[in-house]
Amino acid sequence: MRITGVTVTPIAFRDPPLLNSVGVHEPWALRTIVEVHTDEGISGLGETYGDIGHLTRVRKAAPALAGVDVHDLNGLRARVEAALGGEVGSDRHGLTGQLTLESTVDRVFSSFEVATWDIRGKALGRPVADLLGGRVRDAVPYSAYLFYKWAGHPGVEHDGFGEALDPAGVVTQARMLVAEHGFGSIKLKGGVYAPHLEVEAVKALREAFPDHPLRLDPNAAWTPETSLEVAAELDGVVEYLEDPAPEIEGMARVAAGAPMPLATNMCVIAFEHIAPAVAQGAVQVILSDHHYWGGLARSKELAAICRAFGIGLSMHSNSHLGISLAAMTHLAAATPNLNYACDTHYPWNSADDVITEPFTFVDGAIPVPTAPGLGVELDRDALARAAEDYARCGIVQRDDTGYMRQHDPSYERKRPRW
Ligand code: GKR
Ligand code: MG
Repeated sequence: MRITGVTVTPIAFRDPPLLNSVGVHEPWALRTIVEVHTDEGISGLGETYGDIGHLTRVRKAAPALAGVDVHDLNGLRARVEAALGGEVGSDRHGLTGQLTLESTVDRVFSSFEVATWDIRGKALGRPVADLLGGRVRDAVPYSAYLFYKWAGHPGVEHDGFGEALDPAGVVTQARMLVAEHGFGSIKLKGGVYAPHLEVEAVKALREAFPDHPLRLDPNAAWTPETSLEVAAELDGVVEYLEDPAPEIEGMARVAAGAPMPLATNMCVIAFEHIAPAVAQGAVQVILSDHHYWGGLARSKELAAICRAFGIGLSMHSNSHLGISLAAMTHLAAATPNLNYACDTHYPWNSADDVITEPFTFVDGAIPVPTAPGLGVELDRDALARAAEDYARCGIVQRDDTGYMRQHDPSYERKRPRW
């Protein structure tokens, strides 16, 4: 079965004002929906980032895929690599870590790769998790992903999710997400307020949720010294501390003295980062993410490497919709050593999903789809609306810092900040 063409649709969907270490989410988040078509009439879906640089690279690679056998993942990746001609992407919004040549290719390749699994699953009448080796769990647990948050975007009094600017607000948000979706683990996005205030918020969560595993992720906003102070304060409170300090070297200094495991989705984001991180003992948990580790097969390679080195495996997310969630769920279902609840932004964005049957969490988990392929279908009307929103919203590149500056001109991006 050969690829005959690819449809690339940039979309925008509403996003609440979620705060992080570089600013605040804009009113619209961007994604790109990819449809890969074949000569047997079967099409497959993929979802990826929407920033203009990435979108341009996806559009550049798409025509080069015509004629490739859908089973030939190596051939597919080679075509993408050749089409990109050595271009290296950048981390303009400051939340992903610096890209390399390999990781730039992996990011573009990923959504096409996912679409081929969807196609092969549909052709065989089997869900993607079966093709990835078989499910080891029938439902994939996700964590409640808490954010400090304004009540609404400026000009909007209240967006329905509420305000969370202090420990009480964070606990209220956690109660809302846990009550609505049943989450059994909780992650707080930090790096927004002075570390002692975020420690207070985590301790308030511990009091309110004595049995929920907790995590704090300041996106490298702290020096190694500050990180060690926080680590001592949160000893026995968090299951892991995520990206407290910048770079492998900074994380290694923290890891040497921190009582809990350190996790990352910032300093180990490509295969070439693993050897130095292991050599320095910098991280004990890697957050996998098929969107930048080069798709589902390469994410399983990452899992094998983690198993070999005794590194834990969790899963990272960015603002996303249901095609991504489907792929994350199949992958997590078929990865035995993915032993932490996965991250997801889905509750913040699911109202604008572009699939016919948006996902519902059951006891904090997503039941693994049983239909062939990814098990999701595009809602063509919703996709058309989201494509119009993209054309109208005026955003082509995520810029949390610029948006924050519109409201606080004195705001500066600093890493580390404390
Ligand atoms: O959505 O603001 C956000 C997060 O900070 C996101 O951009 C990060 O990539 O969630 C991610 C993380 O775990 O670092
Ligand atoms: Mg993180």
